[in-house]
Amino acid sequence: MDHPGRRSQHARRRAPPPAAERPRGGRGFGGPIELGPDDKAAFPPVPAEFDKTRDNIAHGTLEMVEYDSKSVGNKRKALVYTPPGYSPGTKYPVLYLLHGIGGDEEEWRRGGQPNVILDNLIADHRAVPMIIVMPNGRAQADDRPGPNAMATAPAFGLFDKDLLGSLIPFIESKYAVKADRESRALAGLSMGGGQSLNFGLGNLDTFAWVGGFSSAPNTKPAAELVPDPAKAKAQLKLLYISCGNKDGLIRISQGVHAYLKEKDVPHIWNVDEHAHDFQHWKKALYHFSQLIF
Ligand code: FER
Repeated sequence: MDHPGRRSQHARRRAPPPAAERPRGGRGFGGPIELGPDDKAAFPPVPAEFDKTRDNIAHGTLEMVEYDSKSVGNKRKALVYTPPGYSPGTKYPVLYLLHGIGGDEEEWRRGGQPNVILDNLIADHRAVPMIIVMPNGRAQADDRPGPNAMATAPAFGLFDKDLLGSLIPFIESKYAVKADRESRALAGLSMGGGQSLNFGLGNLDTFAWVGGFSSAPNTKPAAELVPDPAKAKAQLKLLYISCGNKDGLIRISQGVHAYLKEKDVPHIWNVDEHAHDFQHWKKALYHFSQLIF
């Protein structure tokens, strides 16, 4: 089950209403949207076929793995994309890609098909061959979203221990991985965007590339995210922040952008025409994955 609010909206009506009639805040999260002069697209429109499966190119592989989590105390699942032609003789960089409040380790595959986006980009030499790890960011023994996914929000705040202490070591022992900070990226959507900013910017010795897509209110206040702007500036290879201009959570990302701008921390701030949905997240992944490694 992903974002329950969205699903019920879809179930209620067959065709989306005209934009003007859509509830402000897109999927019902968040509050009023106020756009400023910086809140605009950082990229030209994506090619129409960016997320379409192409039969005439090589495809990567998706596999579900299980690892022992020391912090949660059980076996946990993660979905792993290995790029076309993956060979243990080569070493690959790794993107850890996190889901939202109603999601799980399958959310990105179900809604975003990152394997299709990356297969296409790699075939066109627009992204380097990389491994993508899609874990479950709800770090508790029962990690299903359940009937009230919002109630599981606190477990998202505990995921850094599992990620750093168990998942990354597992991935680096099982796959042919470049294990240095410049070969690790952390990005995610909504709750996963907040986690990526919190844990990525909080662990710049581990991650040099950080992306928050439509980051949720679990995002720490900007001054806590980046307490030492000079250090962040020196260590970050990329900080990417994006949101749709119909997303009621945009104020979170706007706040992070404003602080980074004030403190002169280089970053990409990309606002497109979407709401809180996979149209935005797929395009965010498309842009982010071309810039990393
Ligand atoms: C909230 C609104 C939205 C919140 C989380 C979300 C923790 C997450 C949304 C998503 O992951 O899609 O107030 O509080």
